[in-house]
Amino acid sequence: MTRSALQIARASYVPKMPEALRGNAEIVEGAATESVLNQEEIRELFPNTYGMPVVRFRQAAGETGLPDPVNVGVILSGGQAPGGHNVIAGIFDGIKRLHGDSKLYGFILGPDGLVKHTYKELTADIIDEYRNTGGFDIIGSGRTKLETQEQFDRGLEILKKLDISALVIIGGDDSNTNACVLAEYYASINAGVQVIGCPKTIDGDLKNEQIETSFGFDTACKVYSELIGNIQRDCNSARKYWHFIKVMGRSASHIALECALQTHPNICIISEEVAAREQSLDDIIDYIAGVITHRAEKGLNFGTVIIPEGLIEFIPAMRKLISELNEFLAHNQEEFDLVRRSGKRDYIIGKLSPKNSAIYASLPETVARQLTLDRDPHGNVQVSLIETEKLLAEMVRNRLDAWAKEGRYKGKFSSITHFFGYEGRCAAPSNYDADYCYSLGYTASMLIAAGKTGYMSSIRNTTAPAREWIAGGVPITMMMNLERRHGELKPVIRKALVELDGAPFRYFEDRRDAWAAETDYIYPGPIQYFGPTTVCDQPGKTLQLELNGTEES
Ligand code: FBP
Repeated sequence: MTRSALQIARASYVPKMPEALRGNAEIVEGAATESVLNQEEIRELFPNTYGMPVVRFRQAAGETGLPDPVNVGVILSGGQAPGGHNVIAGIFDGIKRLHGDSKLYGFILGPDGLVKHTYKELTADIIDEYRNTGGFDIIGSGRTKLETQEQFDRGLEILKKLDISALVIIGGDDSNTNACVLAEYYASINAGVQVIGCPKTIDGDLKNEQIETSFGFDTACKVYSELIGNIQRDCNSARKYWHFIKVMGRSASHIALECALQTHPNICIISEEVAAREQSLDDIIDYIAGVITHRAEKGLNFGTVIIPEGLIEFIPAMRKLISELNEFLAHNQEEFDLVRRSGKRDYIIGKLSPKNSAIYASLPETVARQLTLDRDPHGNVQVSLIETEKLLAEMVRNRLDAWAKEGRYKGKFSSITHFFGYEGRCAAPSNYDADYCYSLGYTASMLIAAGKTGYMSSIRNTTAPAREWIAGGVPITMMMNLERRHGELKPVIRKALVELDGAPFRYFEDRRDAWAAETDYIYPGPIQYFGPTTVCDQPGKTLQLELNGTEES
């Protein structure tokens, strides 16, 4: 494989680790735990893995090693996130430290690899090639959900064949929920296989009191913020465009908020606030057009708007429209497919309830079409395919035209749209993610050595220098509650949305009017690996505000 000069230099980076993992570690067990909600029901569903203690590791005098080798399997599940390769390197180094003959097997292309028995042994040569690199290409990832007993049993066949006694599932809230169900099932049949989860997703919505952040969020936000900063500098140089920038984040707006904290855009919409205030699309357009009008009055016909990917589904009226569309298409897809392309819009308008029909009719042609495109396997609209940035830019233009006719707006409006998502998901990990991921993987191997199952690997205190980080494990059942999914109550890990009374949002709220009126852009520049620690090791703003109440460590 040909590598860039930076890749070669970066390959020799040794991730920083919590002090407790450097030498010999011993486990310290806390008190029994309860799930966040629905305790009785969750206890009943997870009789073997409920109530276990939170654990942490501390340095010890004894020997960490195991008398026998341990074979471990690893799966990357869901969307890519920077640092995944370092989680795998951490597991590898951890189990080799436990016993030199331990082996690590990677299942290919996500959970499918376990079910279809496609795997490869990850040897030292392979691991070394991928240290500190972005992407999930070492074994690939996939979105198949591990949820049926048939899949679990098929998986067990290959685990037994390879003599694997522990499986690490690296994924988001859904994948870790399924990891917990799998851990419970294997424990209930005495399968002799432990299951450990690792918190991954650029969306940042897998976090709670024990899990400070999901890996990949830090790097992805830094990459998007670099790009937004570059756009802002261009914007402030040419002074003639409004940039509408959508950033990934399937439902929660953590990425949009973090990018706003890093770059000070003129406008950032937060979906959770839109839902809480029951705002309509019209309200959002009014707000954006209002800021543009005020800036135009000062001769500032340029600016930036950050839009979270999941926005559409948080606008109550749009949510209702989408849910009626989902329902309608689930039953009438064949008939809809037969309607000729030019007639599809009118066909839908004629089929929806009057209120939803009116909203649908008011949408620009392209967005109306995107709302009727192929559903995901659960029959839901795929939000990442909806060009919300174009929708907003077009509707804002119409509003400004109307205001211009009334004499309310006298500026010039020219817009450019962007969508940042895939640009950041496989970026080379920042030092924070390289260190955090390696520690998560290494800790997973320590949890395996301690005989734990149904735990998520956890690293806390991450705004402090890495040697002070706290390595441990959290029972996954502790993060669970019951939620209605596809008409059924299911035990799931609660998704963390942006909290409107949390420090990051409040910080943004206090400053957003000033950022709208002034041009107070910040240009974060690219992620750095060489240089002062204030430049290279700084964790993101969300984390610093959440943990320390200030945006700087
Ligand atoms: P995960 O939660 O699985 O990590 O994926 C997050 C994400 O990157 C979202 O931000 C985005 O909406 C989605 O994946 C895109 O999915 P796909 O990779 O299938 O295009």
